[in-house]
Amino acid sequence: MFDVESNWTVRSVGSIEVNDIKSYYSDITAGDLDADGVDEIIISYSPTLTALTQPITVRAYSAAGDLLAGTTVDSIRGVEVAAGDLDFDGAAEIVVGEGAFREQNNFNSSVRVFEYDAVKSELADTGVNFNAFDGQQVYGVRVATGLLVSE
Ligand SMILES: [Ca+2]
Ligand SMILES: [Ca+2]
Repeated sequence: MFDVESNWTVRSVGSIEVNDIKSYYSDITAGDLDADGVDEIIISYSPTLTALTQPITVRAYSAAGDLLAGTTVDSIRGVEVAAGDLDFDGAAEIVVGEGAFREQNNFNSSVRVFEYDAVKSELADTGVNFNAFDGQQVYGVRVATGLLVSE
């Protein structure tokens, strides 16, 4: 929050509880998933600490903390999340990057993209799925979004 009189101030606007179980390797970001001008909160978390592939939860919450939609993606211990309007339709997509862990001899830098379907209340897989560093021995990939060219 920016106050002209006193410069920058930071205040809490509340908190949300995203899960009631132990969480490992969480990530969080924000983006306007439904193009209404207000960002939603996107989180990911891994429910268990394991060395094997498991379903990792990705959820979208309203700014007020209401759960809007969720999905799972297969990963070892967690995934990174970012949000940005990749196709210029006004609504942000969710970019999911493989977390910094791997199974033995299974290097992975997968990047997957999801979009929020407000009618179905789900995070839909867009079909975009690629390895950022195909063929290289890497431990996951961090993701970010940004407008690199003008519209
Ligand atoms: Ca929104
Ligand atoms: Ca979009």
